[in-house]
Amino acid sequence: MRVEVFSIFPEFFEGPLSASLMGRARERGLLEVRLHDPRDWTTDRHRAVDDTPFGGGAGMVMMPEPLFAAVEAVEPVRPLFLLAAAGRPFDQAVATELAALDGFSLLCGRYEGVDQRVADHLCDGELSIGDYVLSGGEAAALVVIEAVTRLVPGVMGNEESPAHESFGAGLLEEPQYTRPAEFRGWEVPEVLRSGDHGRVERWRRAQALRRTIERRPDLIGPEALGPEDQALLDEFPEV
Ligand code: JCQ
Repeated sequence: MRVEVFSIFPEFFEGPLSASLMGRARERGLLEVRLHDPRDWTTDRHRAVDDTPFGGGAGMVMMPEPLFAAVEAVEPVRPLFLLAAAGRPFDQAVATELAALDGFSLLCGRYEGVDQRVADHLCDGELSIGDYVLSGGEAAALVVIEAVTRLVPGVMGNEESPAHESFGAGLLEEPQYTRPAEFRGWEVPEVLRSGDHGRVERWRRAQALRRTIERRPDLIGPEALGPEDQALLDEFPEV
């Protein structure tokens, strides 16, 4: 998987892309991230990448010239996405789409945003990681890269296939416990210590269903639960 990133803060990426799963994926040649700084394509002596907004108002806007120059010099792997709160919501389904590609590219805005002509005539789309304001696209780009990297074949060692996890299965994850069996008086549910693997699996599915219904009904959608799911909720009625 090749990812090209355009950012005026390339150092933002060094730690996250070197640690843990993404660092190992890069070491093993499963992930290649190339960083490009649009400031390297400025031509004025101040190396300016931003300017005041037409029409007035507070803040600064990223200029089109350095962004077009950087992208046209690099000819990054397409599609090229702008990270922006107004973009297409990034979710596990979008991550799966991107993971099926040989690569993709990300353009990180800063300041109040980027000149609209960058979105209209340079990028292939816009991605949003959620309904909140960031100071720039860099943190959002890292979210996209990590979610996609986990889906690249060979990246996740012996762990279960991502399809069985939260969202991959369309449900929230069930609660998890480790030792000790009792901590400060709070006990691990008896079913998980019972050794009855069939009952454990039914309990886990019931917990995932109940959590999703209560916390994220939007993930289940309007269709009613099947009779098997209702039977599971009846088998484990607690909380
Ligand atoms: C992405 N959810 C929020 C910040 C300017 C396009 O220009 C800018 C982009 C950003 C970063 O994106 C977000 C965001 N998903 O804020 C400033």
